[in-house]
Amino acid sequence: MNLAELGKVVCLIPAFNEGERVGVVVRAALSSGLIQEVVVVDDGSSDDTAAVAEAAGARVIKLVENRGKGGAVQAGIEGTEADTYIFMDADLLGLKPNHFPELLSPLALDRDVSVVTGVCIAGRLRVDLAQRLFSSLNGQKALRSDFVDTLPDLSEYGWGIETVIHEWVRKGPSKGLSVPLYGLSQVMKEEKQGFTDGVRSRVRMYREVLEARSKIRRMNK
Ligand SMILES: Nc1nc2c(ncn2[C@@H]2O[C@H](COP(=O)(O)OP(=O)(O)OP(=O)(O)O)[C@@H](O)[C@H]2O)c(=O)[nH]1
Ligand SMILES: [Mg+2]
Repeated sequence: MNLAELGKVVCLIPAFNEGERVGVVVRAALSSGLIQEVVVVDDGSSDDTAAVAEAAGARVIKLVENRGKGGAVQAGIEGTEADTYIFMDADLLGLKPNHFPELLSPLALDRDVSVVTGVCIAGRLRVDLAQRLFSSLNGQKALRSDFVDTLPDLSEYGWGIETVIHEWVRKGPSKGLSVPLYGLSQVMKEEKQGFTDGVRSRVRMYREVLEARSKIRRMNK
């Protein structure tokens, strides 16, 4: 297996008010030695997300207005040249340099695999359970850019982008698979935003996920 065959690997991190969390994610990506560029898309944050990401070594694409996760990822794709992408959320806990080769290896081993999804396994019961039950929703992925180029405009889908990717793979001809990422977890919405706002965001997220699923299923690819 030769990870160099994956060409230029860019780690894309959408971030909204993640100043307290994004720095460690950027540093873990850079210290893996496998990422040529880390790009943080600051999705109209009101905190110091951009400054923290830059100080940690990322290139920052700064959106003046909040566009939601899909809009941030789409802006990142359009603002980057890559052969292979790693998508990472900005609120991960326990991200280690070894998680990067674990995500990338299946792409290097099998030309037919276009998307690899990392499933967090870290002993936080609620996160682990959600990750296993809804593994297609996981934000940490490795993707070939020729597959990414075929995707519809992600800015319409908000938190539904992982569902778009999952449904796109189901429609073929690309192959997707999952790998476990031990020790990885994340901060839940309710912890970041407080209970009421967190629950409101969660309800919106599930609505966007269901909308994305039915929209892609109705679409002729
Ligand atoms: N909440 C929120 N996150 C955004 C937005 N734009 C980009 N993001 C980023 O998208 C990533 C995923 O958002 P989260 O709210 O953590 O969603 P999640 O991890 O799928 O959901 P939970 O596990 O339920 O908390 C994070 O890195 C966010 O910073 C936005 O408009 N709102
Ligand atoms: Mg999260």
